[in-house]
Amino acid sequence: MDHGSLQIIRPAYKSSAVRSDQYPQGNIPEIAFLGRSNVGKSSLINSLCQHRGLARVSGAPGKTQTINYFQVLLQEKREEEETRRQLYFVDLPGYGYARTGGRNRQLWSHFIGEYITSSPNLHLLFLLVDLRHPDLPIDREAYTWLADNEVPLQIIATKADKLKKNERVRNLAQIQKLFPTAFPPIAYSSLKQEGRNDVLHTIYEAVTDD
Ligand SMILES: Nc1nc2c(ncn2[C@@H]2O[C@H](COP(=O)(O)OP(=O)(O)O)[C@@H](O)[C@H]2O)c(=O)[nH]1
Ligand SMILES: [Mg+2]
Repeated sequence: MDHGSLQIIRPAYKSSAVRSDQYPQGNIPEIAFLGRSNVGKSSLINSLCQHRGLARVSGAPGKTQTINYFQVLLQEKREEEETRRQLYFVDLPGYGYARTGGRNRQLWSHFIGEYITSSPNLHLLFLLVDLRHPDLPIDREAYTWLADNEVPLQIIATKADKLKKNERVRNLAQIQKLFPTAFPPIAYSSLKQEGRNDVLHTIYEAVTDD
């Protein structure tokens, strides 16, 4: 599809939730970000917004324990025309960190699953997978759960700058095979801003499906 140049402008923290009665009111479209702790979620959100300190970036995983909403405007410019759409970026807690073992073992806190299956405004969920580690069991478990629940999904393969060309091509193909979705995975580097346009266009398509 043809659209003008896309930007995310005026990003700002909106609110946090752990229960459905804390979700924002109204019908603003939501784009959610999910992945293992440390996979690069906060960095991706900051990179899309070109705002370093928006979502906290941490070397110490497992910090974010709430669903965090960021309000942003998706700006589309073509020739004389400029359109702005309000969206929420939804940063979900990372999974795969300090899981309890044995009987209490679970993929993620129940409120994450509740958000994914019941948020009326969720248009697209980005599942982030580290491009260096295409076949981690916990990511495959998350994918299976999401696919079973028919969640609209796009895979983002993170930290692409850390791989050599041949490794990168091979791992991306492996991710595409292990995590089949409507559109192929997008390789992303928050460090180099690589993949940013593809992700912005994916967001645009997800929120303009009228
Ligand atoms: N080289 C490189 N490092 C990254 C990239 N994205 C994230 N990181 C690093 O990975 C670590 C975890 O990132 P963060 O965004 O906090 O992950 P989160 O736990 O998923 O939110 C930090 O040290 C980041 O600087 C990337 O694209 N390239
Ligand atoms: Mg984070």
